[in-house]
Amino acid sequence: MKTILQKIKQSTSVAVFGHQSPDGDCLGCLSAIYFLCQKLNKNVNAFVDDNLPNRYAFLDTRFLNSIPFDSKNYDLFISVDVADKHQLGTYASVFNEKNNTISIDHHLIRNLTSQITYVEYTASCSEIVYDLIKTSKIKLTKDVSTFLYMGVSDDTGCFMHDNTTSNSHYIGAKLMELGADYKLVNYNLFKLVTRKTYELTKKLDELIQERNGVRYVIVSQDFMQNNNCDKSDFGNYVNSLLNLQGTKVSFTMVEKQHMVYSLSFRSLKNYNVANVASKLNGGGHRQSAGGRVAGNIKTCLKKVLDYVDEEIKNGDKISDN
Ligand SMILES: [Mn+2]
Repeated sequence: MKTILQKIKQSTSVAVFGHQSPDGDCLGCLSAIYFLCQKLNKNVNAFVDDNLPNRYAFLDTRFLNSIPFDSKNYDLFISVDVADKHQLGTYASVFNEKNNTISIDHHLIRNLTSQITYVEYTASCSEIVYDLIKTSKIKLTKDVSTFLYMGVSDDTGCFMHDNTTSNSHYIGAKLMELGADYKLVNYNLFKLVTRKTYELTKKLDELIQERNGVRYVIVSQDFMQNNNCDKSDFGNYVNSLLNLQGTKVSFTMVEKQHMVYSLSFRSLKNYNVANVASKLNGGGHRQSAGGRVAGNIKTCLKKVLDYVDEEIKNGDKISDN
């Protein structure tokens, strides 16, 4: 961490990158590194090659994508919460071409090279960034504490996923002491549902398919056009599908483009969906992962179900012991 802080201090202009489909953890880290660099009198900009999901619109994210990226303007490049170079979108090339790169991350399976890599298998990357800022001895503001709290809370499913540790709670508590608005965060992320989502949920319930411990929903482009919605309107659905008694693994298969499906997986403790996702052009965590498949729906679905079934078998062996 001291090396990272030194690198930042030696730089004049820093670009910070998060992953596509940005989540609370990614935004928490971006906001905190942005703050840290500002405090160290660096010119800093934050980038994600994607739009921000509505779910996070309750916070002020104007620091993100505020100007077009030009690599010539920076002498240090930092990625946070990014496991795979593809998640950087158009910014991936920076990490191939530039020398002054740092990645800070908490994913088990990684595919991103940088000059300095700091990986710790914490529940959220925000926990690492909290420690980094603590090491710098710079005092966090209320606003940045709220962002980092959101990071911890989002990646631990409001401190309920199996990845939650005492460290997640400890840092959550420290951030509360610094003024993090935990009510605002947890209400917006885990309680509030829009009318649209509420109505969509009922329609998606009709589409549930199930077989021995697996529950899933396939969402076609037609469905999204007919209901005037996109994935951000039902991104949480895969979680409620897992909560349904009897589900060991849940997933949604959303037709992003014609015959291209994005996959979101959730699982109970003994079932490792990171394994499944890594075979389907993706990755993530044991209990929460994502991937992508392209082609004919029948073939795609069979491929996905085969990998999921294999993981169900492995997981069942653990629970039998
Ligand atoms: Mn994360």
